[in-house]
Amino acid sequence: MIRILHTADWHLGKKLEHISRLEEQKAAMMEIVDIVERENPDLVIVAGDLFDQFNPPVEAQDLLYKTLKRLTNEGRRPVLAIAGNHDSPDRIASVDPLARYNGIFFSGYPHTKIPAIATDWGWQVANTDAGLLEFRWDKLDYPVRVLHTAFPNELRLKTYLGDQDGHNLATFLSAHWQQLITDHCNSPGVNILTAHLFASPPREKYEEEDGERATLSIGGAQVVFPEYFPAQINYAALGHLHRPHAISSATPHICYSGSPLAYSFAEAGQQKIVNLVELEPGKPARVIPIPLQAGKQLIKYNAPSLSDALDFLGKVPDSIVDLTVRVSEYLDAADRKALFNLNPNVFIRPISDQVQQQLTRPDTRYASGNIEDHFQQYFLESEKMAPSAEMMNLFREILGTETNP
Ligand SMILES: [Mn+2]
Repeated sequence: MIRILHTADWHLGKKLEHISRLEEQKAAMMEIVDIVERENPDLVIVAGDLFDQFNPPVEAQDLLYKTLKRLTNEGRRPVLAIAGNHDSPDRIASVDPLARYNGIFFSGYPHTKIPAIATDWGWQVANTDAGLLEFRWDKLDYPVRVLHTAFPNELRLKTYLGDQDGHNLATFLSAHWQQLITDHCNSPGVNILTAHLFASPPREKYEEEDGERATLSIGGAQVVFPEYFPAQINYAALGHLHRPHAISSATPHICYSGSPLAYSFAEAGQQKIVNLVELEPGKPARVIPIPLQAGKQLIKYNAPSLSDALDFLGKVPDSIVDLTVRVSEYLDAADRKALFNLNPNVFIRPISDQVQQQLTRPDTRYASGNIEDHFQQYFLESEKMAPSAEMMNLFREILGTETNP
């Protein structure tokens, strides 16, 4: 049996608006290293979006390389990391020659060919192709092949896609994977696929859930339905979507591990995980999610009043809070300071009672022909506040109707 650890979407260097997440990222990386040291998998796969930006900050680079090095246990355990849509493929691949001798493999492009390598640690890369690595462990009498597909940017793939439009990306990938299977996966072995892309539930379910079919892609990646994954794949380690899940109940072996931290309020309340996967030739994968604890909770909260907001924030000083607070008058600097003192990581979104009422009666908007009314309505909608007398005077002045000297 071979055991792998699957994680993805680290987004090192990512902030939440102005809030740095670096300390949380360090804690999450530490937690993943601890899990790997405890569970001792044979191989670790990081399925893309290692960094959050093409030019990541120095601290994020430092954190990535330190983490990957620790995961290899001084070269004893291979670690494969592929580029996601947030990564610069060339930056990711640039350190491969150095990293490879330490057991770390980087793939920047879907057609990256990583050279073969032998080690003193009971494992080797025995065979390689564009988008494929074949590992051998002394302790196993079968090979472990990893099809690796870094983010398939359609523009970059134009050469391979020919004149076809982007809708054929999934068809192209399917053919590419099938070719690798045909060329390299004839003997009994374990076949793993890792890719950074948008895979969805089955076509029928996808179309039913998203009736408009307005977005066939997320982050520029064309949707890949379950039917496009080769049947010979024992486990698919995907990256791109931040919620951990198998893409369909019929394919429990095609999984997103999700991100180690909640990176947006849409992810509030998600239990983050890494997947430990046990694999044997010809047997279904055994997927064991291991929950992660590191990082702050993200909470969205609607406070009916300022005092309720103060009450609530006092109870969650260590969370990041998206706070909508209903107020009867303008939230002044002292109020804001009181909120920030309770929790510095709060986004404050005041909304006035009065505005709420007026905004819920859209049929009366712009009913009068008076331009001042229009401005007041516009201000209410855009600022969620009534304009002050001063503001109205300024508006009249601009209009040239100000009567005061
Ligand atoms: Mn992504």
